Amino acid sequence: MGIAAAGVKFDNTGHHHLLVDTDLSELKLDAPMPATDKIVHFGKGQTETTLTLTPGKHTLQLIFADYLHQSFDPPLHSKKITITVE
Ligand SMILES: [Cu+2]
Repeated sequence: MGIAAAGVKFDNTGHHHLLVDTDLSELKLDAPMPATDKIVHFGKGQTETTLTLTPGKHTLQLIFADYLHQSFDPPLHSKKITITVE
């Protein structure tokens, strides 16, 4: 899969969404993902970011989605990682 900006329909491309303290099971995978502070869209095709999080433990996970912000089937996602912010 390649990276493309949201709204641009090219075959085999999409953009990443960063889930912050959010489990995949909380998402409706058959609908466009909402943009919230816990579902961060990289709709310009970004491949890196800077996050500001409160101190403590947080989980992060990437899910890849199509030009309409909708998951592929089956979902393409990273492992969920746990980080500790000091
Ligand atoms: Cu999106």
